[in-house]
Amino acid sequence: MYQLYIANKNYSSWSLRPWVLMSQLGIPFEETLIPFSSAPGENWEHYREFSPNGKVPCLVDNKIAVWDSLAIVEYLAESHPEVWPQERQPRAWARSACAEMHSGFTSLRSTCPMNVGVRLRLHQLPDALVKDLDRLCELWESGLEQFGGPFLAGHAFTAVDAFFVPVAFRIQSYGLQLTPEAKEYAQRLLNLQSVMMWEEEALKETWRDKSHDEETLAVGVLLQDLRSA
Ligand SMILES: N[C@@H](CCC(=O)N[C@@H](CS)C(=O)NCC(=O)O)C(=O)O
Repeated sequence: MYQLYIANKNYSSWSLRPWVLMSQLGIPFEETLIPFSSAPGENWEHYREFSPNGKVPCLVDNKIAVWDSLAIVEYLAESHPEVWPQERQPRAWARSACAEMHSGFTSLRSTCPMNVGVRLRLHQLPDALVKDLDRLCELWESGLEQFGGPFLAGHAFTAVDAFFVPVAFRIQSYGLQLTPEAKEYAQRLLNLQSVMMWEEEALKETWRDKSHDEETLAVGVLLQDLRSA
């Protein structure tokens, strides 16, 4: 059985990617959640026990460790071809869009850190964030239009959709404005059973990570905190 090491469901956007992919596709795995520590160097110490780069997510399959969410996806695809679209063209598109998310959308990621249980109004909308949101809408619309939806690369949920689930949570938390088609797609992701399960578990968490919460509160006015006290 695959072992998937992750961190807090409320904050860990990278952990969410393989978790939601495996859950949504019905790939069995055992989850180990190790919450972030605020003590300096402690995450490294804890995560290094299973993950060579001291970060999560990390997938362990027998004695093989696979770290980094994109590498995990590719590893899983070797045994579970449904991870990527079956046809060449949507598969190439899906791989490109995943890679773009993995290494791009930096303003969206830094201005709006994932914090599932909170709702905020941003103090301002920096130009770089507007540019990222415009590109996001363009990307999503192009996939939905070319491959016919309801998912980005066609009728099936694949890795490219999993990579954008953390973005859907950010849109919800920060009330980010998108085109109607993109907004509908984000809501479609949020309505998936495995995504609702992640959200429910995130809201139940009582751990608070000071640095994540400070980053979130620095960019906007807190409207609601739905997390368990
Ligand atoms: N590029 C990596 C990023 C992994 C990453 O930054 N993980 C964060 C959690 S969301 C982490 O482990 N942080 C702990 C630390 O840096 O101390 C991936 O895609 O898996």
